[in-house]
Amino acid sequence: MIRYLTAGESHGSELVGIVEGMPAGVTITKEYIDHQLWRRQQGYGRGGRMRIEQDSVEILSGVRFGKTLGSPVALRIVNRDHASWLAVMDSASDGRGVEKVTIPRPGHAEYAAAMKYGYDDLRNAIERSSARETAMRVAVGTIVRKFLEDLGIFIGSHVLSIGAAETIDRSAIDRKILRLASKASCAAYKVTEEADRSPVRMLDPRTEAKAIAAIKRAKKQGNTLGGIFEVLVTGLPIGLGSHVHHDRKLDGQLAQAVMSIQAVKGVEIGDAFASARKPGSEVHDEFIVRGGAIQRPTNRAGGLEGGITNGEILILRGAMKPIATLAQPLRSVDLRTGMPVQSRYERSDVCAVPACSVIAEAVIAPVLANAVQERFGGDRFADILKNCRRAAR
Ligand code: EPS
Repeated sequence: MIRYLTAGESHGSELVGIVEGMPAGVTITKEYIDHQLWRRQQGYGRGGRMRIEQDSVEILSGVRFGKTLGSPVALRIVNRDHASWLAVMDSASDGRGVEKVTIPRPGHAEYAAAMKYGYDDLRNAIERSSARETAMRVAVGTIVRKFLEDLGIFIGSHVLSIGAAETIDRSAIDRKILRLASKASCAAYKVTEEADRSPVRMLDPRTEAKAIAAIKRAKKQGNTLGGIFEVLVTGLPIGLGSHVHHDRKLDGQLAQAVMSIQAVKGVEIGDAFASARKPGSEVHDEFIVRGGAIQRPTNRAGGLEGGITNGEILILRGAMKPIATLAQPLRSVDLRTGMPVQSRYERSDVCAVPACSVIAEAVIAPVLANAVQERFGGDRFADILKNCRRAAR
């Protein structure tokens, strides 16, 4: 069973993470993790912070001679920007002279968190609720993802829409995905490689151009934009997850993982929302026999039925709301005085949907790996691989 914890504030000295439950014998390098960290930092619409940080991981424990030991893997990523926040983020001083933040941004975690924890300074909530934390989640997820890749399970993603710029005709994208999928179990990775070539991680160049124009416009107006991304997993064996109990259903576990990403407000598996508007005859994926094998000509269920993988490509979509930090102010209240004021602005991103798609790839890896370990064993990579191959025969 893989579990992980992260710690660290956005402008604190560093982010740390501990991954427990990795099998022994998975090969992993710092360079491999750094590549995923780099991908998370890309995307048109990112703010000034990304010019300061150059995320790079230090592997502190649990890996020897390039292989996991089965012991906890501890990781560290330094926040370069911390140097400019020494007084604000000091853990020992009495904080005198540091200005308190008392005006909440609508849509941000800071108001609800301050009410819950009794903060008189919203900075106490801002720092930990920041999406900076996702750098460590990508590092953690990448180690687990490498374990899955070595079993032939590949995770990829692309962005479907940013603001109103969306891919209207999905069929070209679906054809592209299916073409890649029929070739190899690493098809999801191929989709991701293609998406990585786009500054907004889109597969359709016309939508990409519209999205970039929309982000430019939003920036000029002091606004922000959300969007929808799609995560694909190829090479999954049939039978991960279970229908027998609520907390063993893989779709529920995946939804939790993706919903836990900062600013994600919705998740669907397969064509969930479109299917809700159609009769069953247009929704369910029929069975056919071709060349002696059972096949499904469609995959509207997104690779999961009854909370169990059914051998099709896993398709999950996430909706990210626009970031709550707007240069164009919204109505707010100063919690110190109780007086109506305009919301405050601090440096932020205009759009982080491309980054969010990379983060989603990472956060689902531990969920899938747990389901793999439950079915095929958990201690040694070589045994898990053997069991996996035997089941595929
Ligand atoms: C974030 C605000 C911005 C983003 C940050 C998330 O940081 P800053 O306030 O320092 O400009 O850049 O994201 C990251 C630092 C990152 O690594 O993704 C927020 O408030 O959530």
